[in-house]
Amino acid sequence: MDPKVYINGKLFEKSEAKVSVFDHGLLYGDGVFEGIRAYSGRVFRLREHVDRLYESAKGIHLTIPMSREQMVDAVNQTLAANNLVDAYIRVVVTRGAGSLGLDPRKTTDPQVIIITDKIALYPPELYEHGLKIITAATTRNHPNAVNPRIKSLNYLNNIMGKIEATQAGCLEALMLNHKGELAECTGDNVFVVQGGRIHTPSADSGILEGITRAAVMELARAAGYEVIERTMDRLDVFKAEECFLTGTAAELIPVVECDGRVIGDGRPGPITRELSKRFHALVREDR
Ligand code: PXG
Repeated sequence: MDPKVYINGKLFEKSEAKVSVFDHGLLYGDGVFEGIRAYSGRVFRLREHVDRLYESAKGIHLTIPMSREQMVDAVNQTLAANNLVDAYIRVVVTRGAGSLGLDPRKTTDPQVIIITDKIALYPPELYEHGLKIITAATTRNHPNAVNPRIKSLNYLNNIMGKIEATQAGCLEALMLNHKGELAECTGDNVFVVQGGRIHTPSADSGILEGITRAAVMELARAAGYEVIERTMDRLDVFKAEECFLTGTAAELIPVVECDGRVIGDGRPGPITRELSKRFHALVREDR
């Protein structure tokens, strides 16, 4: 069966799901999005994702033409229409079609798009053996430019970082902020274990405040670990006992090498493995 795509309150066959070439989402990356997951028919932290979507929209002066409750319903409806239980959900809100000029006042009708798909998981051996990553030369967006806390459709900054990663034979890359401090990866947040404590760059390091990041911090604290949000740099990763990344797509994935430095003993560490187990339990029982 052809997948159905939600656009502005209606479901379309994939081949009929279209937006205008004059949409400012296409012309300028003018819009916002979310990447969400459903486990066994339940969407993980949907309300948090919807809240972040509306906050991102506010950040770029975009009014989403439906309420948060309607958005929650629309996501669940689209999932049900596609008979998906384990799924990846992409919510996109564009500025809408307008004239060939930057001015958003010349646009009409923001497009609310919901695409659901099967999850494309990283190969299981990567979760077992861990990732090798590099640091990208591309700097994470300055917070006074497009703030990294906004999940905008303009992801070129991260795409440049991703290209650097793949050219180096890696799947992810660390990105530093404009001060040279550790920010995050191109599509994941970063954590290290040091002295048995868990450290992650603070929100003011210029990061997307990941929903997986928040969930992992919560469950780590509940398991008795101290979790510290602070300013960090590359050396914190090189000398860490353990390192892992979090994100909706990646979930929780170990990192065993960064810029040629072996992290810990080069294998996923015990705290990473414990948190990964706890995360998988959480997504099965959580809202
Ligand atoms: N940092 C960045 C820059 C992200 O884009 C995360 C961290 C993790 O946030 P969550 O809320 O997912 O824990 C992200 C989000 C994809 C894809 O399709 C994934 C993201 C972004 C864009 C696309 O794999 N990750």
